[in-house]
Amino acid sequence: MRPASDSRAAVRAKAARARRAQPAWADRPYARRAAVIGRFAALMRRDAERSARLLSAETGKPIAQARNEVNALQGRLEFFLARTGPLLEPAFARDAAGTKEEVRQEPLGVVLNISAWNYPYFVGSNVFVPALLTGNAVLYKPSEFAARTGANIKRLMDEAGVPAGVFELLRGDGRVGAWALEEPVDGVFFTGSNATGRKVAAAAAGRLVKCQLELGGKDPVYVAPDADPAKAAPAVADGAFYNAGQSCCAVERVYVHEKVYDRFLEAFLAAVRGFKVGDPADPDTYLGPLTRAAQIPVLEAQVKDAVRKGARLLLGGRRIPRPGNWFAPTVLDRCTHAMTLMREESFGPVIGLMKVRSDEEAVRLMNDTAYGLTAGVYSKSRARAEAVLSRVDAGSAYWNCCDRVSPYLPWSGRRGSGVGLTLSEDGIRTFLKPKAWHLRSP
Ligand code: TXE
Repeated sequence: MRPASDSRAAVRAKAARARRAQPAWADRPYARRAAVIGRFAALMRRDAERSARLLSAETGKPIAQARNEVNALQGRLEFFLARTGPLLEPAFARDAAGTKEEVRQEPLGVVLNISAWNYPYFVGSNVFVPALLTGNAVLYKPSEFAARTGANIKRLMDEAGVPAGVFELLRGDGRVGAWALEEPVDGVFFTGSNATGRKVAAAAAGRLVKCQLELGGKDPVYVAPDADPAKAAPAVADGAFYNAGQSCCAVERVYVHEKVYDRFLEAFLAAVRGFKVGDPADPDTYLGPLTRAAQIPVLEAQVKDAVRKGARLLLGGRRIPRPGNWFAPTVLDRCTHAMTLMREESFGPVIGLMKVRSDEEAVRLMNDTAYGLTAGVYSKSRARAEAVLSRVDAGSAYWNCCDRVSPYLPWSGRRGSGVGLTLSEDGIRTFLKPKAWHLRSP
């Protein structure tokens, strides 16, 4: 059962509470804010199994992958705890003929964090953890499809000792998100689809506050002629089908050089056939149901459009007849960019393959969508991969890997994949406003 939704008045009251609570939180010494997040990390370790089961039960994420997410959260928390303190120190710039010039950092104030359901621990913590550490109050609106996980995060934050008002949970769907955008917040940090991101940007525009958008992708991989297809294929298949393809950085299209095409295809199909589809509570399950029923007609339409335009359906292509939102792992080849499958986000266990004749052709196709989140190249040659990836307009570049996020590196989408960034030291600074100090003794 989903937690109840907040009323308009409740959203307003929570925003007002956050506003009142924020200055005292920002005035606390950093070590005391960090201690709260440190306790949150310890509580997440204590409740790891319970949290993973809850996530799996409410989103259909296979339990092994839910455990991976909950456990990997620790690495992100460690990163933020290790790197935030030094960034808050005043930075001496220069002494200009007796005028000392210095930069000091201040929090934005109250930030609104509207979040997605597909990796609620990751996408949420990328925002609310550095926001809190830097002295902001947070209005956290988890997705209605991960509402219980959102409530679990709130429960553990409270137990960790976050003061009343500093971390407010907004409960409900897009309507609650839209109400929150009417409140006088100082920053908007959104993770979700391109379509909703545009609405959020439009709502935030009139406020003249920072608005960051982490949106979807249509992430490509290119398998170059010098790649080892037997090694590349299972890695790319995992990048495409992990979490049933419901990752913002899932591999969504694959370009394979004609020299290695047949060997790659054979190994790729073998890998996909090997994925265990079944009950998400079973630790051996690799692929469970989709979280949202609404995505199934999207996948059906993409498959239908591709087949009508000449694609070859090699695996799957339809719902699995069992209760819930099941879609069979689906592989199509002989795809073209006239097909929606190759240009619009699928966000499901469906992948299109295309044969290419050169690196140039691969670069052109990789850039031929509205998105720019990640891109990967499989090749023995680092120089070749770098030559291709430096010409692809995406926020992350992968050589011989894919579907990977590191807290030490900036996470950003370009063009239709978003504006702004999280993670890395820049993803901490994004929650701060620098103040320029000009200090001259009398
Ligand atoms: O998004 P939705 P979902 C992307 C991923 C995919 C999408 C999936 O690629 O495209 O997220 O997430 C709220 N005003 N990324 O289905 O539907 C809604 O309640 C204000 C990118 O959750 O857009 C939810 O909380 N809020 C990524 C949130 O918006 C509104 C990482 C997102 O919902 C609203 C993960 C409105 N009018 C997923 N309508 C990355 N690039 O890092 C809805 N919401």
